[in-house]
Amino acid sequence: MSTAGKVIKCRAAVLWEPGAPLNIEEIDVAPPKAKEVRVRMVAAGICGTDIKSLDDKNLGPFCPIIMGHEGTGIVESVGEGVSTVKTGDKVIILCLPQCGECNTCLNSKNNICKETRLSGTHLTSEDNSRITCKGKIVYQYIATGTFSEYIVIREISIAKVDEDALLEKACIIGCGFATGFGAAINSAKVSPGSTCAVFGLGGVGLSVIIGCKAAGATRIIAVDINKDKFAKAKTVGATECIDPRDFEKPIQKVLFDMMNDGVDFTFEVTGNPETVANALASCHKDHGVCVIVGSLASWIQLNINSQLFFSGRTLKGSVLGGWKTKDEIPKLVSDYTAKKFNLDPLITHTLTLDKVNEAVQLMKNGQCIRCILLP
Ligand code: PAD
Ligand code: ZN
Repeated sequence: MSTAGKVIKCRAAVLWEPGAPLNIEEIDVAPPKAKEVRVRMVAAGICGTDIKSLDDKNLGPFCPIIMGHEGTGIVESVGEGVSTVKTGDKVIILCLPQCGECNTCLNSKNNICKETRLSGTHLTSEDNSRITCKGKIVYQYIATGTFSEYIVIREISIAKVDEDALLEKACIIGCGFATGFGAAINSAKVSPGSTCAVFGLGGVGLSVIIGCKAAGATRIIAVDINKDKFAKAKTVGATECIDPRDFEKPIQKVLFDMMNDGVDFTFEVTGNPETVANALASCHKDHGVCVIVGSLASWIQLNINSQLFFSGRTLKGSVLGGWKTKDEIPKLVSDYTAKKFNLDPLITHTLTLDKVNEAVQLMKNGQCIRCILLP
């Protein structure tokens, strides 16, 4: 029997206040309105950004909230005026939308669509949410909220993928993989024969390594304070792995000396301000490019010595790997199906949605790269 036009009762992982565990709750998901789509979720990935936000007091005003922003699913029904997807289509969730109409979307060099909710309201529409729990409005993290059996989402925040897409694994392409891979390919534009250093070996940092390797880098140094991450870094393409705590001199001096005036491309993928300064100081003094991928809290000021720029270094940011999401993320999914790259090593755990707190703990303890949640 079709559920279109009806309220769907289902389960989701809801955060009632920052710092609390997630609760599996029964929620009511109303039908989609104009330009919205209701999706039956098939899989969701947990990203380092979710983990940080769980304890972030700034999320308080948006609780209760369904967490998660990586996901794949199947369209259950569509609202009025939806033209890019239809019931039954396989889709990937885009935590960075592409409206196709704003100045950013119309400029081929930009990707941060003006409709983004990355630092916004956690609502799928300007004024409301289609989801309620115990009579309360439920927000959706970054206007997505993938830790749920069903969600309503804006049409600009989903993209149709191929019929043969492997939804259970491809969900991590929606944020972690696309972010890291694109940071190397699009933002840094890593060149063949170059040297790279990646600080932080979570799902995003390992995806940077996959991108550096695909771009033809010959030396890729993986840096982390958790040595348990080294084996996986080697599997995906790192040529050397180092722990800054094993050296007496600062890591930037170690890398600078190792690489003869610095590394061609460095990537900060931990989200620490000190690591940004270290990654910048490690890159080649004349032509080095340092890309900040890790997300830093809005109040953080970077403490960078001016002399680092009395040369030709470049420091730049990168959001969602620079991809125009609705146009380009489905192509990444097709490339994954066609085995043009392998993201399977990043998926270390698969759990059911009701085990979400176990998954959070695995991430917090540094025991997991990406955990997939299945409803
Ligand atoms: P993760 O927590 O799985 O990985 C972070 C890694 O950094 C871990 O392996 C840590 O051990 C390591 N680490 C922590 N501190 C240090 C240090 N001082 N030196 C070296 N290594 C360290 O997270 P993730 O891979 O899912 O995400 C990484 C960051 O990227 C995080 O800040 C997240 O918020 C950000 C992100 N940014 C975007 C974007 O569009 N820019 C998208 C998605 C995630
Ligand atoms: Zn993410």
